[in-house]
Amino acid sequence: MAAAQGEAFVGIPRIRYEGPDTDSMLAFRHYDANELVEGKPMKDHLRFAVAWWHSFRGTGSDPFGAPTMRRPWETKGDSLEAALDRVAVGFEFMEKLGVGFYCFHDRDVAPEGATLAESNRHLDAVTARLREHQERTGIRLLWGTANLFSHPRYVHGAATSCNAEVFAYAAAQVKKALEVTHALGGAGYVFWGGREGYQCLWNTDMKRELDHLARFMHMAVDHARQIGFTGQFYFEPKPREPTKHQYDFDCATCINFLRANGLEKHVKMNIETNHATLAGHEMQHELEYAGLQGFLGSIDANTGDPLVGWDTDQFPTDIYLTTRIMHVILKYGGLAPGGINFDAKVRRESFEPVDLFHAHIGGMDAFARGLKIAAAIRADGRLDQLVRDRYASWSGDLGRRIEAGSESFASLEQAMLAKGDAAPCTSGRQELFENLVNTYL
Ligand code: XLS
Ligand code: NI
Ligand code: NI
Repeated sequence: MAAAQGEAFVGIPRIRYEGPDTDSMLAFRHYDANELVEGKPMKDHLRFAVAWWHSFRGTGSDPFGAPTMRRPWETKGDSLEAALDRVAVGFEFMEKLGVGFYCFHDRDVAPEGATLAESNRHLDAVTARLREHQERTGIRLLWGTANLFSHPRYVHGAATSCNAEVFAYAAAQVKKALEVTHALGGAGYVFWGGREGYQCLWNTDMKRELDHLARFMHMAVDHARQIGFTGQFYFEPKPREPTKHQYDFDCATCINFLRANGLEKHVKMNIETNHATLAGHEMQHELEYAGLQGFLGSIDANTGDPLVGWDTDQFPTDIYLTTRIMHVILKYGGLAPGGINFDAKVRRESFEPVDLFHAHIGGMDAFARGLKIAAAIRADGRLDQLVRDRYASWSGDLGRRIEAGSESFASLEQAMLAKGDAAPCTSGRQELFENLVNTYL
């Protein structure tokens, strides 16, 4: 068992559901873990996870300024000892918050060593510590991943690097990250592009890079099979940042890539709100697109700032946004074995430890409300009925024959020549739809 350590979040109680009328800002107003929604406890709908990188490694530095975060327990730099101590801090936070899951990159939890072998030893030591705390608390790993973008060796990317040895190193790193994820009983493994993309097309062999990315993912899938890891693989889209064009641009691009390379049986989407908007989509669009294709896996819950325009990774507090997200998720039968990972960071100006609690409480309550509102919309049924009405002609004779594939251009031409013109369209009633949704908020 880990050596006894002092409390990190001194004076912060276990966060409990106190209902909408509580005066406390360190309580849930809407997230009640065991409350049933559509017959299932909220905690099983939402499967909240804390992102190790933002919450326990975020420093608050930005391109213009130094770190701002006050973290009294961070006294040992980026050492293995610090990494081991930090595990207790992370689990204290998650226990007090009452979340069931966390997510990490290999290099968030354990420091990179001087050699690959040393990095692997660090990771093994921290994995043992993580496992102790998982067993003690019942908190589980939603997904693991490898950081293939911070170290200078990955300057040109990892799987899509122009340097074959960098590809090999990245393969070794992912092999180990998969083994660690498996050892911790992780429910999934994420590929996010990192620097898999380009800054300039003149110096880039795009075909070769995309082929290498596919080869890399196949090797990961093969290795998972060899070690008996049966968790779900995810691909996380992002259109730009850090490269000007990321190969995992959006859901449509990723799904095409997976299908074109025979990976569609192994990989689903991990969809992040701020990445969706960077790609010029609403999050609802990305979820719907992945869902209808059978690729809806997990989500990275955050939000961007329309006036900033980059991946600001803010905590989600907009109930209209969470309602739209949960409406699609319920429609496609839920996320499990995926979940809702707060890939979000407190603002640079929110530098006290308690701000981590305010941030997560707000995100969890926003999703709880979104879930309840989405369930109310579905239970009421008026919205669904209005959509069905809009497509009513497709349930008539002609519509059914077209959908069944028993009409042709020639037969349709005959039908319309005989009629002279199509039946008049009905109103789309967008404003009515929008007003109706607002009645549930
Ligand atoms: C960065 C990504 C990253 C992934 C995991 O923009 O969101 O945090 O979720 O590598
Ligand atoms: Ni993410
Ligand atoms: Ni992001």
